[in-house]
Amino acid sequence: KWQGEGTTPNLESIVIGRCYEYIRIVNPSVGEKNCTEIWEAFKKAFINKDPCNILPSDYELFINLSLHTIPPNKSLFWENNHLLVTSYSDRTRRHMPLCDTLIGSFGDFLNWCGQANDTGFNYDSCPTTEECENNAVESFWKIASITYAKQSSGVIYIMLNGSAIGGAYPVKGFFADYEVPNFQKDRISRIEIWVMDDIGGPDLDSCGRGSVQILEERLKTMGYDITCIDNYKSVLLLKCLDYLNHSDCSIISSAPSTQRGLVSPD
Ligand code: NMN
Repeated sequence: KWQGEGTTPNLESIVIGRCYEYIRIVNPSVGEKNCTEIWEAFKKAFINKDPCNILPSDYELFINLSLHTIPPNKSLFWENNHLLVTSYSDRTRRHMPLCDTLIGSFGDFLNWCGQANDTGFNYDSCPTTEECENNAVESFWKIASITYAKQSSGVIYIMLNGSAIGGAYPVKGFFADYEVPNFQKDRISRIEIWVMDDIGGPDLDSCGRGSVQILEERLKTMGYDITCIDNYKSVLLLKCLDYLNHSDCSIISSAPSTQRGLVSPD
């Protein structure tokens, strides 16, 4: 019926498992949470309802039950860099992007929806955002993004993709529409933007240019102290793991290396 993928099979097991893994192993500092109760609140937002009439506010109880603090200087916002952010953040060890919070772990890489007059999930298909914006997944990420932005403090990091076709900073998107407007000025010391190009990819946007410039100006107008870094070294090193000999990764091959010495002693 709908154009989008249906509910992820075994959703309940995945989500309850992720929740306990999060509170017991990944981030025990969140304290005691009842993952079954949080799952019930999550489900209540969209089960037995028209799948095109789910609002962010329908997840309010779920948000209240799963909320925990985000440590200062740990927030990492992004566009077009989901997998890179997942590896770089290292499950909260380096950063705590939304997908590494308890709220985010309920939805990351998953899909879900229900249907009117039916207490089950629709495993066959779910509405896309083009079909209707007020769908269960879109509304979930809206309130999750708003909540995450409101809680973020200290230095705020933003990872953009300088090779993205629609621009590194899409003017429409969760980041532009639901995160930036919810930053808490008095709790933020400064903002650092990293513009990462794909290895071997085009350099379409960079600091002070194109859509990145639009973001820099927007944040400056809001009164923030901004730093922008093209191809920030620490993230570049991670991207270069799979491209050791690529010219974009000379950061690695130009370093004195015992390995190279072994291969061709000179
Ligand atoms: O989906 P886009 O518009 O690229 O959104 C990315 C931004 O919005 C990030 O800053 C993130 O905090 C938030 N977001 C995250 C997820 C996720 O972690 N899976 C999904 C949707 C929005």
